[in-house]
Amino acid sequence: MPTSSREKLFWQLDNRADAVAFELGEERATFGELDDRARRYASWLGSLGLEPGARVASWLGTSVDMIVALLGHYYAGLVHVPVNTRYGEVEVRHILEDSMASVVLVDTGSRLEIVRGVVSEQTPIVGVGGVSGEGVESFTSLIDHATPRARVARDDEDAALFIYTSGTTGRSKGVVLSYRAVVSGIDALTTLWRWTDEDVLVLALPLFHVHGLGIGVHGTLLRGCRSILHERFDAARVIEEFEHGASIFMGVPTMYTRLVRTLEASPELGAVLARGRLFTSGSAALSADLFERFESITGHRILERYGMSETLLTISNPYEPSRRKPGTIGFAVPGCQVRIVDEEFQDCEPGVVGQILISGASVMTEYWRAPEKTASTFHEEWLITGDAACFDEDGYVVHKGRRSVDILKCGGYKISAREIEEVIQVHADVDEVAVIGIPDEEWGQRIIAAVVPHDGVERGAEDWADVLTRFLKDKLADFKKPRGVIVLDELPRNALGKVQKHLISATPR
Ligand code: MLC
Ligand code: AMP
Repeated sequence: MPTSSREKLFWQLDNRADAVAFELGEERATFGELDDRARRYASWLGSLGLEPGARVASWLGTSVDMIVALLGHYYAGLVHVPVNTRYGEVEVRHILEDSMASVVLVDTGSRLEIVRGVVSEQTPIVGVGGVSGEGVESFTSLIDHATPRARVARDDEDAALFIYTSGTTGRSKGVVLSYRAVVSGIDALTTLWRWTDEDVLVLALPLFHVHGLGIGVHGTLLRGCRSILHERFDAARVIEEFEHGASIFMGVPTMYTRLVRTLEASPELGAVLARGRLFTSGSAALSADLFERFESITGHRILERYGMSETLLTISNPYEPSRRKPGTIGFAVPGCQVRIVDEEFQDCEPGVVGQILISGASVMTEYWRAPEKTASTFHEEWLITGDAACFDEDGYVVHKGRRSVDILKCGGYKISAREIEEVIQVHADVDEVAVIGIPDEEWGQRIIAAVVPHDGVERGAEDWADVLTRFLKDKLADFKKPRGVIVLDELPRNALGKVQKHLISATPR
């Protein structure tokens, strides 16, 4: 077995060449085919003469080509920058400019148009999935015409991936993850979860965050198992895969809500899921009620784990089903250390709520081009997560929510309230706005905008909802849009003038 992280990532590609790695609908790609196509794509990238570590933005939906692109970037010594497919022009412009992307991949005509309006004429644009246009390189034909090349050497500390995450100050930040971080974290986690090359993963998560891309794709590459890709989550289709031999499903709690709803409507399907080996949940809190309902129909105790873009997956319940404890996120994954501390960074006693700190091999290198933000996110070697938690009497970590009311979680997506406020604030009739999250059984949190109109603007909440829907149409990704409006005469503030968001839901006009 190789010892370097980067070589570990490529090992199965060389050693399980004939085994199917990914499938999507009728399409299947073996490890060997992925390797060959990635080498050809890397050969074309090499001909561009880019500096090692240059960034390639991948604005692609789920596809086998997207995984070939990821590997091609690694092989060519370049950094893969996935872009959320739900983003629009404003969000994408920021990522392309901030990452200084040297090449951009798109797979729809509308994405192509947006990218053309952002990047310089010299920046190569690659059309995936048949997207074509003047000056656009075709991914398929450049692969067909290139000669496979050897992988470029890179160090384990070199950047492999940037993950753009919602920032508390509105603008998203690029989390720089090295080969060491990606491989050590996912290797430890998939070992803990006993993944083998016999496993079949149903991967219906988006492939631009650490849940789907980090564990899903990198876990498949590391363990040499097979992944069935779904372009979008559909509860019935996920269940169906377990009729045909799937063994693992990983989801966010919103997906489990929908699975349970489907199972409760057709309880006989519980026996189908019972054939699976492992069901995991993360990215947002899984309620004990959902855990129990899923167990009562399928017999499976969902394994809940915790992570974040900046640290990858660092806390997990044990593998043994009887030791998985609902309402907890478990223990530090091997290779990571977890502390829960008070405001003075002193360790909290069990039962006392403090903040989670993480250290270990899977922690990010830095925020891209943001040294001050990076410095303020670390306390010595410990990454400050912003998550509140306590240890229970058995040493399990119990997550208690985010410390900042400005970071929301909806459907497993992290959303910055400030980013939404900055966009709404621009509306001519808005004097002030505050965005809050209220608890929601299906989505985790529901986004609500509290609007203070300018003097003389008379509109009820329903009219405001229409106004905001039209105003935000192309300005924010759908999942960030408020799902309700409260109209206020003024925002509640403390004596220092700071907005008291926790008082807002109690004070509608
Ligand atoms: C959409 N809808 C919403 C909504 N978004 N309603 C309330 N709040 C929201 N945020 C509405 C739509 O308008 C639509 O209504 C209906 O819900 C279905 O919308 P959809 O867009 O079709 O939903 P869907 O595509 O099914 O998406 C749901 C989901 C998706 C759960 C599959 O959100 C998802 O893939 N989430 C995973 C995100 C993820 O991977 N996070 C990991 C980040 S990494 P109508 O009326 O039109 O039907 C991380 C670290 C870690 O967090 O630890 O993992
Ligand atoms: P992201 O920045 O999108 O990677 O989101 C990371 C955040 O997701 C963490 O800081 C947590 O707030 C949240 N999160 C991840 N896993 C869990 C979990 N199991 N329970 C509660 N919150 C979680």
